[in-house]
Amino acid sequence: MKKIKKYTILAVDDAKDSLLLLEHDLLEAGYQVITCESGDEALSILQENHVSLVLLDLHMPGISGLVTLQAMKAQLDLARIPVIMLSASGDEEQIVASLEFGADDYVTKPYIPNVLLARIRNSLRLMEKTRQLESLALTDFLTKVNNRGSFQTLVKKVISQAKRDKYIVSIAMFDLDYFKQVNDNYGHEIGDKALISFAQILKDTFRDYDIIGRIGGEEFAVCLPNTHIEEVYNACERCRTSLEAHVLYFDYEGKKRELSLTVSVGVTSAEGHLIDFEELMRLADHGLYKAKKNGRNQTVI
Ligand code: GH3
Ligand code: MG
Ligand code: MG
Ligand code: MG
Repeated sequence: MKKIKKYTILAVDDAKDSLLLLEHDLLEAGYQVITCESGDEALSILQENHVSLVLLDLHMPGISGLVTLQAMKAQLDLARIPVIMLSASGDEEQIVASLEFGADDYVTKPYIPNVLLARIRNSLRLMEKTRQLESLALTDFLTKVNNRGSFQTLVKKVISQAKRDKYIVSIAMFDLDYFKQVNDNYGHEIGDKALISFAQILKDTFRDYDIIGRIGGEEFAVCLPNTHIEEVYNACERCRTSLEAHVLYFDYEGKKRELSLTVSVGVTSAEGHLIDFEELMRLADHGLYKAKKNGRNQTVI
């Protein structure tokens, strides 16, 4: 019973009696419940609350359930919330239209409580599975930072925001030094551990709204929205010196070993109309190239 408390269900129905009954059944089943009597109210509640699933009456004065459903599906952040339509009518056309507009399910009233609850559990389960798969598709399996694809998507979003709101965007690119030797000397497993601990240093150094990505084998990039290059440089230097000071302890061929790594970093930033993803990455990479050429273990702007 306690476990499903984490789910909040928004129940929308213009018929007060139906709504009260619905609220009662959902509360009894252990859900958190928000109720309202119109599509307009539902849409504004959805803007301000974290809702896990919507039970939506089809026939309502004002905007109908179908129009409310369409409005939800047209908004990126609401489109993913599962919707179960509720209606006294079992009309074929309405059922087909609801499902085609993206409703997950359609239940006729009066509903059988246990059947409705089972359908709700089904929709929630499907939503969780979809989220898990999405997260797997966007996350680097080894280090749990964004993979190359999702890094690019997120940074491009930041860039279009930065162009609109006229702020600066910085990119730092990291490449571990002589990393091939780690694998050659101690095997891939230790190499992997080193990658995980470097990713942790990145997570500890940068802020929640900075975007960290693994863009290649031992290459990482961080995008810092609205941050000046000096500040980025300082953060990268903190990262670089943390890694330099970090010691990885492990057993190899029956002996206790210690390993320290270093990293080279290239940093760049741009503002306004000059910001372009490919160009930023190219400039950061150029800094990185110089850092390698100058002897590694350094940050170059
Ligand atoms: P440099 O200082 O010039 O960057 O030298 P480097 O040895 O780091 O450069 P290079 O690009 O030649 O080698 C990168 C190595 O990273 C090669 C590859 O074995 C290793 N690598 C890439 N991805 C992984 C991974 O997922 N796990 C492990 N263990 N190693 C990886
Ligand atoms: Mg109604
Ligand atoms: Mg490399
Ligand atoms: Mg390298």
